[in-house]
Amino acid sequence: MADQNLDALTSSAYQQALEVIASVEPRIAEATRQELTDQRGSLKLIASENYASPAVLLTMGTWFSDKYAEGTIGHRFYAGCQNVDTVEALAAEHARELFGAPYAYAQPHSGIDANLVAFWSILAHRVEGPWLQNHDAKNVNDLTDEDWESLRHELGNQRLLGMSLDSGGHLTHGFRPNISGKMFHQQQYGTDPETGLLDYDVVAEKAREFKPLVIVAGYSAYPRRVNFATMREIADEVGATLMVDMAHFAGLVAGKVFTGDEDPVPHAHITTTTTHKSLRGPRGGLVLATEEYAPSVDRGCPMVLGGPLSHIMAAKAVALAEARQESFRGYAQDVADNAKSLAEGFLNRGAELVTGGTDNHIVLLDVSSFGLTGRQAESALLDAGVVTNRNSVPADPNGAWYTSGIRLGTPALTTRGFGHDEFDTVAELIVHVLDNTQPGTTKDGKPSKASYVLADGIADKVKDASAEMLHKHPLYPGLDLG
Ligand code: DSN
Repeated sequence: MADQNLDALTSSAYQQALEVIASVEPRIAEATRQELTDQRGSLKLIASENYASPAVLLTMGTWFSDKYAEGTIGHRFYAGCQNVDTVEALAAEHARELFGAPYAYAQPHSGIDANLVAFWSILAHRVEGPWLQNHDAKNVNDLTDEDWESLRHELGNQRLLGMSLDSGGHLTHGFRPNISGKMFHQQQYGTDPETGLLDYDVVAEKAREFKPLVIVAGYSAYPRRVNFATMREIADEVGATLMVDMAHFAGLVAGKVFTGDEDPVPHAHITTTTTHKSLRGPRGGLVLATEEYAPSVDRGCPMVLGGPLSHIMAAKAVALAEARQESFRGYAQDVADNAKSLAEGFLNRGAELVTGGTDNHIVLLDVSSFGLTGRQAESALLDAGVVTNRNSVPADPNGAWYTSGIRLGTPALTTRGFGHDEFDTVAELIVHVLDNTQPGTTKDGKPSKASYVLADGIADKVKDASAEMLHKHPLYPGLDLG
């Protein structure tokens, strides 16, 4: 981005693209311009967001979008997929090299899709395959109706153990209302009520009692590292497949901040991720697997997924190539260091953090000590130009909608160049907003979990203080939309 020629080319590409779009639907061109203005002018602290490079963004806007390519590399249900094959093979190659994985599947459209492919692949490999073999059938179409019913019953009665949502797990890790909680008999492990930390002995005990087919490790809102070697030992002891969802921290794995026991890829049978969070690529998913699981994962489309988004797979290849550069390691380390600075900034000002700190990219602020729900805190912060998302804390009394927490992450602002001092100031500004926010009341004068009153003048004061930092670290500095 520092290259002036590239800056000029990028600016010109976007100026012209917006003109073309405006010639058909000017309101979309305008919203696109406005989105850049808004992102440039706010403190983006959503832990799952980032800013992809112009090369990644530009790759998404091409005619690869027009091509159907169901199937897999070299084995498609449509003709004319030779260039899609090139793109998908490159994305997979970069992913294998970057993460040291035997096999990579670049087709999932999102993290949930990647997890569904993983679940399907585990069921196909561990349940359907052996069942068919025992019944001397090549595939399910050879089965009698009666046998088919028996197999369906068996597939529908498998067990999954995952981290609970309010301890930091994801919806797809067996949360009952989610499809993962319905397609499996599920149980959940949580965190220690005192420390907020994972207790591997408790996970092991649950696994021994429950004997799951699948153990899911990984998280969306747990501000600590996980020992995946220990999780694999637990899985091996009970004969479970270990699936790790590294969507949040894939960038820290790619950047070698998480190595050894903290790197899930050598320990998990299947690792899933998104590509747009700390990994800083396009919005999409990815599955990594051992050779054993590769054949079933490779049938993800069309068994689980709709037609692959070839333009997004192309952008995944570009982003993964970027993540293989030495500079990405520095970025990943900065993300983790900045999270520590942000956490210290809060602790020094008396705020409460789930687990008392962080050692990844997430800080989970418990806002109950400010007398607020997460929903009130999120809204007041947004008024002051600080973009966050409310999040449950363990055993949250306010449930998953109102919540008692605010989840913050450092990947996006680290991409802009924020460092220790700026993150300390960010903590100061957030505490200032929350100190000056009161819970509101409903129309009937009852206490409300949603409405709030932010004291006069605070939003402008915080926006002014943020503007200085945002100006010093501009977003897409060379990109001029004219
Ligand atoms: N939506 C993602 C997140 O914000 O963590 C996970 O699905």
